[in-house]
Parts: sequence; C-alpha cells; structure tokens
Amino acid sequence: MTITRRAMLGGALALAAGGLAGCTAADASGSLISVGFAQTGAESTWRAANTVSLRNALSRRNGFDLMFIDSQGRQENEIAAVRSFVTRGVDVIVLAPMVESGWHDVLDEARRAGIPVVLEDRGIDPSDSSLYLSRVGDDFRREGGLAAKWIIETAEPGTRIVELLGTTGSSAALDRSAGFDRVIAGHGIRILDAQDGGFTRAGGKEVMAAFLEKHGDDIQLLFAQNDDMGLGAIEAITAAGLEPGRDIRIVTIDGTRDALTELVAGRLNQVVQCNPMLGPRVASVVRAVHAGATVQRQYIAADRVFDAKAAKGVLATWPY
Ligand code: GYE
Repeated sequence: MTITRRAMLGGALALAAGGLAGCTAADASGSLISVGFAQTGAESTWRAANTVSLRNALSRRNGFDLMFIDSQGRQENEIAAVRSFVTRGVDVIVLAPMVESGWHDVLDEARRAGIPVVLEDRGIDPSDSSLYLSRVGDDFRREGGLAAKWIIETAEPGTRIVELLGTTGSSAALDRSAGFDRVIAGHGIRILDAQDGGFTRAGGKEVMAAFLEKHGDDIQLLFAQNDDMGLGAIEAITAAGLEPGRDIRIVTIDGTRDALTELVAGRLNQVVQCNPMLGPRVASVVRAVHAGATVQRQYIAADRVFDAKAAKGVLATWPY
C-alpha cells in the first residue's frame, strides 16, 4: 500500500516536472533533447561568454540534456568529441569549429548516423556545407571591414599599421582579414607586419612586443582581430614606454566589458562588436532541427561599433 502510494506520488511529481519541461523545449514524448556541444576551448573572454550563453540556453530546465566538451584549443580533441557524440547517439551535435578545414570525415560519420549538426560561431570549408544544417554566428567579414573603415576614415594616407591576427586557419581570422583587406586597399595605408597571436591575451602581448622590437616607433596603429590580443598589446606598448591609444592607436573586435572599459579610458580607440551570446538562437535551431522543421542556413547576430562615448553609454549593463 505504502509503496503504491509512493509510486503514485512519484509518478505525479514526475508528471508535473515533465509538464514544466514540456512548456519549454522537451520533445513530444516529454523527454529531453540530448545535445553534444564541442567547444574550441577557453582562449578568450569572448569564448567564455559564448560557453556560458550556450550552457544556459541548453539547460535541463529548457528541455536539453547537454554534453559539453572543451577541446582545449586542439582540433584533434574537437574531432574526438564529435566522434564520441556520434557513438553515444545524441539527438543533435553543436560544433564550434576551431579551424575551417579537416571536418569532412567526422561530419560524414554524423550524417551517416542520422545526427543533425548545427555550427555555432565559426564556419567550415564551403565544400563541406552539405554536412551541417545551419550556422549560428557573426559576420566576420563585415567586422574586419568595419575596423578598416574606421582606419581609413581617421588615419592619414601613409599611416603605418601592424595586425594581430586570430588563429591561423579559423574562419574568424580568415574572414576578418578578407573583409579588412578589401576595405583598406587603395587608401595608402602601409601594413608593416601581420602575425598570428592565437586570439589570446598572452599571444597578443608577445607578438606586439616582437613588433615593437622590430619596428619601434614606426608603428602608428594596431588592428587586433580580438579584444584579448588588443589588451595584451596594451601591456606590451606600455612596457615599451609608449602610450596605448595615443602613440599607437588601436582598433579591436569583440566588444567585451574589459575592452569597452579600456575604450572609455582612452587606451583603445575603436571596438567592433562580435556578439558571443548565441545560446538562445542555438537552442531554438536545435529544437527545430530535432523536430524536423526547416531552418535557415545562417543566423547572423546583430553587431555594432563602439567609440568611447558609445561604450560609456552601455558599460553599466553590458552582458559580457
Ligand atoms: O573573436 C575571439 C575568439 O570565433 C568569433 O574567437 C570567435 C573569435 C572571437 O577567441 O575572441
């Protein structure tokens, strides 16, 4: 009798919980959607915010059973993560591809297992575009172009610049460079050097120190393909006895709170936003593909450009 009652009570509670989950995202049977998410690593402040955004959106409360793997900046780890999701038979795979190439085989395994793949953040080789259903991310080409636009609007022809590039082979770095190069061309801006700083603060500091060593006072302007490298460069410039933001003007991409703070302080001059808060959109795309509904090939986040004044206006409530 007691056991029966307990079982009934348990059943009622389970039903209530199932009902709650059902209000949000659980599939028709009331069970959770299992998702394997392979993240690149934790190289930057952007990345940390992106991970939190996806974890929050793909929560149990929202109807998801999330397996999260941090690939620690190694593509082989990321490939192994995707392969493990295929073996486990998750409902949907979410991949933030570190670099563009090298995905064909493992994504083909997912396709043959009937597991839909959603890319978030960076893209992969266009020749493999049939191997995923949708990409949720930012427009990197536009971001690079906006950084260049600010330079040609504010710098004299003949201005000498250096570039801190993102991870070699990543679509974020390739597309930012493509957008930047296209807009900067033909305006007499002189590019002294451009090197991979790995999207990290330490990398930005190290490469900027080497640039300063090599080019000294010749450097007038820095384009850093993400905030963290720009913040690292601020340290190197200061250590060289120069004033970041004045002796060397700086434009970066991402729009993290730390960068906006430096913008207000005058040590950065312009920041192009790249929105990392992609979780809610990823969650809705995952739900849709799991339900077999049609989705767009791309969902591109809205990004804006900040100068000191604009940064001041948003800092108090800025989410990342
Ligand atoms: O700009 C950088 C991160 O792929 C858009 O990766 C992302 C970039 C972002 O490490 O901070």
